[in-house]
Amino acid sequence: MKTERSHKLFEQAKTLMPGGVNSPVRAFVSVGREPLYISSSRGDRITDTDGNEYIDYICSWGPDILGHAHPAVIDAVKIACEKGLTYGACHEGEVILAEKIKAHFPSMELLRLVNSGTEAVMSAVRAARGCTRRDRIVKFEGCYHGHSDGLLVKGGSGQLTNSVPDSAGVPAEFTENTLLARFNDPDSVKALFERFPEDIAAVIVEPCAANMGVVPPKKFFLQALRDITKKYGALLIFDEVITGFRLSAGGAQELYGIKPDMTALGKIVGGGMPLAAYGGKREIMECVAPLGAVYQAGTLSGNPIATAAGIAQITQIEHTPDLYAELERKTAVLEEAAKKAGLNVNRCGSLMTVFFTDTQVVDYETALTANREEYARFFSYLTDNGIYAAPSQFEAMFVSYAHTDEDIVKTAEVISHYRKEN
Ligand code: KE4
Repeated sequence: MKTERSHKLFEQAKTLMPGGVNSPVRAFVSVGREPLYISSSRGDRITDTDGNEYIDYICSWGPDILGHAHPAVIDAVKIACEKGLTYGACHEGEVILAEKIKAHFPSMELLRLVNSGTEAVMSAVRAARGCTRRDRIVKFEGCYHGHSDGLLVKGGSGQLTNSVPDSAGVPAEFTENTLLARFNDPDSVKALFERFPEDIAAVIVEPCAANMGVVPPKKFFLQALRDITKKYGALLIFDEVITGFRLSAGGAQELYGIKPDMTALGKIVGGGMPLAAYGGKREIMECVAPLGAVYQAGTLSGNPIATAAGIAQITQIEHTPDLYAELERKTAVLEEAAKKAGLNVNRCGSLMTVFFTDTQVVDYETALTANREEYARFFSYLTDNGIYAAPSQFEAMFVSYAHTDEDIVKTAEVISHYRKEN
């Protein structure tokens, strides 16, 4: 496989950006290869700058649930661009998108559009603290909620991949109010509330974890969090940056029937453009400026190009009645092939991770038993066979509506041959 052009660009990039990348997981460090430079994408395929084409299971880490460069989204963005790229003022697109989000996530009685998942979660946590007048936050080991200082504690995703679960550069005072619990272990949360009965503003959780690899919630786990937070007057925040519009049109909260007090959305909601959102109960969000004392702002928040992409994507989702059934069907084919090949798989809808450990992965501790070197070999095997998957054991495979049955079968065959050929 030719990679000269990617190599050349990477060499140049390393003289310009830390590690040559704009986000650590893209550096392919943990899989011992150089990153591929992508030049175009369409449907379930991406093409790198050396002309190699791959079946893509990163889908830009989630946004491309309909596949890359969906015509409806592209057309909406083209039309929006003709009207100007940014106004820094109110416009109709914000209203239409907010209406659509609220229709699918009725728990978001008031919401605000921002520019990234990090910003959405950071703002939701600030609003939770501001309206409860409490400082402590509970997060789960291995969950990743973006890179705001207070949440860079035992984080997943690139933090786990690059072995920086607790980032340097974050003063101890910034994380002393961040309490850690164990995913899928309600007792670990109860113990924190018994210790700090009146100090915890919120519990934040990825309702299906996808940043220590995919770890679905055990039965009653989310209900237990709902009960504990209600009992102690704390808020329950669902970080649905990945699961929102992916596990269902109403995200994990619709799928599992649990109503959080606040929700953070990202990725799919922006149609591939830099747009995210946070929101929740009216009385909470009325604490946010200009109504309340919790300050949050953004030059490009609700940007007209991004709102056009988000509206187009959600509209397309609404007009694809078999979307979630198809995502389920296609991903189940991959799961079955992996299991038949003797691989350890966790799946939640169209999110899947092959773990290289004999232990069932149910939390951070069991995720850490995975063999990263073997995952790196698996990654290389997939890449060399035209399959582009996450360059990290602690991420997810994302399946889109654009993944053809032919490409799903091809992927299943490649996965099923892995053990035999390695
Ligand atoms: P961004 O700031 O990257 O838009 O979103 C942060 C975030 C928040 N919450 C959850 C549950 C997330 O998964 C993320 C970001 N996801 C990672 C992939 N696991 C982004 C990829 C990257 O960091 O390059």
